[in-house]
Amino acid sequence: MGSAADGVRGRGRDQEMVDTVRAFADRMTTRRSIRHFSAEPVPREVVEEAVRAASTAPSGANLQPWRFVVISDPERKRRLREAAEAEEREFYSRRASDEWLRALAPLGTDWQKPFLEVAPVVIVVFEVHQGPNTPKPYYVKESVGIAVGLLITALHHAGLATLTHTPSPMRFLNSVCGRPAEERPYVVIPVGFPAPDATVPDLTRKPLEEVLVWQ
Ligand code: IYR
Repeated sequence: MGSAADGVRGRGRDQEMVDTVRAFADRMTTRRSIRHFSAEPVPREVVEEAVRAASTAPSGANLQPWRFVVISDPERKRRLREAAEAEEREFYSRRASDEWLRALAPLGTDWQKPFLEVAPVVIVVFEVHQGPNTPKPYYVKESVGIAVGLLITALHHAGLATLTHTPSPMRFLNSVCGRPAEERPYVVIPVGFPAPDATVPDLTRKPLEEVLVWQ
């Protein structure tokens, strides 16, 4: 039994914080990268609100050096898939080292990327560098990485599945998305509901003791 003030401070408050963050951590452990999507559309507003959440990320000098291009047009998704698969074919057959291919083997990935066409929405995230209308940004990769973390968290929170997909190399995304040279592709995120028969690799997460050091 705590004191009357426990609602705002003391042990009651601490327990409330623990409960809140534990529930959040539990929810985040249910997030998995999905590679098999249903074609069912997703509400536009859900994507908009998730991008709004992503845009709250801290960034170097608060320059917010990100652009989120949301593709739902089937013809553009088809062009995206075609261009990505051309690069990925090269990656899997020539560019990737044996060591890299061995590391990817448990994921079961290959050059085929049907999810780029099947997922109802594909978000292409760009870093925004110095250009005619944009200032020189700082810590761009860190800033955009944090924003993408918030984006996939928000989409998961809303009940949608995502994949963080990194075709390699990615410059073709500028022409597919019609973006200027100062914008550099960072990641491609298909978004939607998992296909009813979607499967995920049998992965585990490192235990807390392995990733957390108290000093
Ligand atoms: N870009 C390739 C290869 C790939 C690389 C990493 I690192 C992954 O974690 C997963 C895939 C592809 O998307 O298949």
